[in-house]
Amino acid sequence: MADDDDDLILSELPDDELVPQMHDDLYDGLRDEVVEGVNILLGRGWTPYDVLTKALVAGMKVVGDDFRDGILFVPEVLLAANAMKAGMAILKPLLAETGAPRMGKMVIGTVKGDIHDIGKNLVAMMMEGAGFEIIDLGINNAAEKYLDTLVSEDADILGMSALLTTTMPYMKVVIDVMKERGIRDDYIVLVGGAPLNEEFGRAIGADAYCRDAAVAVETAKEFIARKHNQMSQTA
Ligand code: B1M
Repeated sequence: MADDDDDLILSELPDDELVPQMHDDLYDGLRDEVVEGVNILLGRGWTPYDVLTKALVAGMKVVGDDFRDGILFVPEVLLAANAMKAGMAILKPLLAETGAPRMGKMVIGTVKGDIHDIGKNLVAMMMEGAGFEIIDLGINNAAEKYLDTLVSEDADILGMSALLTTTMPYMKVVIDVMKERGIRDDYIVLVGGAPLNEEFGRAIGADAYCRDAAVAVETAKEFIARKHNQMSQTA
């Protein structure tokens, strides 16, 4: 996008110009500028959540649209993703340090065959900030990896992410293996990712589909509260 603004001084831009400029910088994969923009907004009193959603996630949407339309290609998208990750790295500790009470433990990872991890990382960050302990398995996870970790970590929640229509069916494979082993009902299963929807979540036997990270946090809280209620009724 913009390449004639080398001498632009980000800190001199008002918010309503800085944010679109950050979207451009993200689009152009300008890691240092994105980091600078994040720091400027935080310095101006923006909440980490607003910086995340309004400056970073909204910018990535444009990247996604142009990738879909064949305007951007994998190398450019990778640069944008790296710039996004650099911005997220600054926000991560800030989102995690809310002092929220411990809520439960979640194992999260992107499914087998899928290397997209930005959305999954965002969910992990927001969940951590809401008081959940997170075991992040990264990308490309086979069913055994999820299941072994759920058991060894004595987790409450399984979170699976998929960004490809070709990898989302693997979520059902994981849930089916849980059923075969008789442990499906021991865990809350939440799924998410851009190509999913509620109907898909229901069809594969997940407890809920989460549209975004904020919904994941709210949904996880609701299910954990229900679990605690059930436990206190049976005790
Ligand atoms: Co890829 N890619 N990509 N990609 N990529 C998509 C997904 C695509 C939609 C682009 C497009 O065509 N418009 C398309 C998929 C088409 C389809 O399946 N129908 C696509 C493709 C085709 C591919 C390749 C096949 C391209 C190729 O090689 N020819 C390839 C596949 C590699 C593989 O996985 N095997 C590929 C590769 C890549 C990069 C490596 C270049 C890079 C990933 C870098 C990385 O993640 N480290 C990349 C990127 C960045 C994208 C787009 C542009 C952006 C994804 C993203 O990070 N979004 C994406 C376009 C799009 O999604 N519109 C695209 C920002 C993020 C914050 O949103 O991930 O949706 P999202 O997460 C949200 C929610 O979905 C939800 O909460 C998050 C935060 O609010 N959520 C969860 C996500 N996971 C959750 C888990 C939960 C709960 C909620 O658990 C409880």
